[in-house]
Amino acid sequence: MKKCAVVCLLGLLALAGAKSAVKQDGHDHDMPELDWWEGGVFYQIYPRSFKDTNNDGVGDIAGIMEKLDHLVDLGVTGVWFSPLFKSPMKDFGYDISDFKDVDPTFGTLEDLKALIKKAKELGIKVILDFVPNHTSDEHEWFKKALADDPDYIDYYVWKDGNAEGGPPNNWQSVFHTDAWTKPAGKSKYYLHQFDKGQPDLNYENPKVKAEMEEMLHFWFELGVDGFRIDAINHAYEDAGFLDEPIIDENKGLFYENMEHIYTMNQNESYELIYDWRVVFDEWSEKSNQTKLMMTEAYANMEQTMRWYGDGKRNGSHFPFNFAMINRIESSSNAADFKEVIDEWLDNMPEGGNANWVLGNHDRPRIASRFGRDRAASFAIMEMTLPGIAVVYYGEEIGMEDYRDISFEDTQDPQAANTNKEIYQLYTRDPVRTPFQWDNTTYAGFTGSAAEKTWLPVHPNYKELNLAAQKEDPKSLFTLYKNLIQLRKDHTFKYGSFESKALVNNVFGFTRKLDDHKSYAVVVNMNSMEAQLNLKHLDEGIEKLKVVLSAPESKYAVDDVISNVEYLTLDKYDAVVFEMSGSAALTGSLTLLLVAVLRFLF
Ligand SMILES: [Ca+2]
Ligand SMILES: [Ca+2]
Repeated sequence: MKKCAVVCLLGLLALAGAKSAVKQDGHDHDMPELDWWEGGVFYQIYPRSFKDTNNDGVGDIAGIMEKLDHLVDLGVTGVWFSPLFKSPMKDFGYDISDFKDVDPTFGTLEDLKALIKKAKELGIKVILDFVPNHTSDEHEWFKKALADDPDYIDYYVWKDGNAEGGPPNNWQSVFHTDAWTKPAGKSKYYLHQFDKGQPDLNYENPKVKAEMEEMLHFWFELGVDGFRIDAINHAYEDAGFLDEPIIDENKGLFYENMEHIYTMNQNESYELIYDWRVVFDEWSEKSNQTKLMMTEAYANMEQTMRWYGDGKRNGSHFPFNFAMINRIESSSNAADFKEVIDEWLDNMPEGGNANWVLGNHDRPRIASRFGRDRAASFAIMEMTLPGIAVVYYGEEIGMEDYRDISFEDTQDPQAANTNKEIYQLYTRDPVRTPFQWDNTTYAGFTGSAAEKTWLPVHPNYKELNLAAQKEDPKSLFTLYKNLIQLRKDHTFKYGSFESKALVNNVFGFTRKLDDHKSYAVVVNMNSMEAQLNLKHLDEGIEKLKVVLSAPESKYAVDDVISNVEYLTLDKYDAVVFEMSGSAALTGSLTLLLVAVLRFLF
């Protein structure tokens, strides 16, 4: 019996040896092949602010076309464009007057078709923004509804006023007004969860759902690779139209002081997404390539996970993970990071894809929330965590919010609807300033002949711009590029993830895959030097080699560290190490020993 065990052990060891000899560049492990979007990097372009080619101070499709090489250089999988559709621009494109045409600000439908084609040639997938909750008040449907066309009235949500002739209930809009407006000469109010120029569509009307599905078909036909679905948790409202509860009765009636139990996260909105996923899947089959659905909804963890599916039906391929935006702040410690990251991974349905978002057109930029000196550590974390990374334009060079925009110059309706005293609390303009390409006039965003740009360029562009960073091997941009390359390593695509809040407020995690390289990532959350013992992260570590580090790090690429029990990290430093020693083999050896012991006893 024991003799047999020894023979078996030798056999197993020989097998393990043979397995580890497999070369590391092919798909040489048992994990399923990833689909094109899994583990990808998606880059969000806010078209008004990317690149202007006709000197009107507003970015355009020709500008994006001209700068596609930047996306190739960065190495992204796909790009998603905030809306390019026809719009009176009351909410800068999120108020759409024709879902099937391009706004002249940006160019023509032909320009967009050419952009999609060019991006595809360059290997970049194209994701469009789909805004199903509302149309513009200048959309044909709304005009017809206003003209009492019986075919279109029910495309929108109309209600009688209350007994005093005021709005039907206390609902407030996200943009800090009543959520109801009564047009001149009308007896009823229409609902708008956003600006009054954005009437909510009525999804109780099956024709509306069918019309919106028709949009999906239209764009899939033109070859788009997927959609990011905007504000989906606002789609349905509760049919009772009751007042929403006030959180603090001592405070007034305003959006943030209400529990949105009747206007958000209704069951029917999830069903809508599950139904639309079927449309996506039909097109995936037809085009022999997955059509990707990503959904936007600010909600709690349980609500967010439901977008993935309900266990029977699939929903979104991934709902955006806003935890790094909503739950992490500059005072968060290593344990907070661990909690927020683990929570997503632990709650995600089996086989789901995680994703990490540091910023977008609605939320402050990462370099402003945490300081320029922490931007690199966030990049390192985001790019080495399991799953998808979403990059907001300018994040890759550490662009910062520009807060010095006066109330008079404020463009964002969410803030312009408030007043001089409080608009700064709500304005999204600071995160939407023009991309900083170089140190020439207007940061190279537009020509010097332009009178002005739609939002001012951040004055820090002279030092903070892409051209300067391209030349600098220690720039944030170079780091992003290198991180995106590093993600192609099978360990990052398929490997395990285990994190620890180490002593002295250092966050660390390992990424391992049998017979492949093993990595350790450490991030110092302190504004001062921190000591750490890497054995506490993984006791098998014997030696470390630096793969990538933050620009200011004292650790240079290829540095080898033998004393892994005593390391120091400078303030906010972050390092990706390749680890060697028994660490890489720990997993398979443990399994072997367990198998042998079970056999013996
Ligand atoms: Ca332009
Ligand atoms: Ca709605």
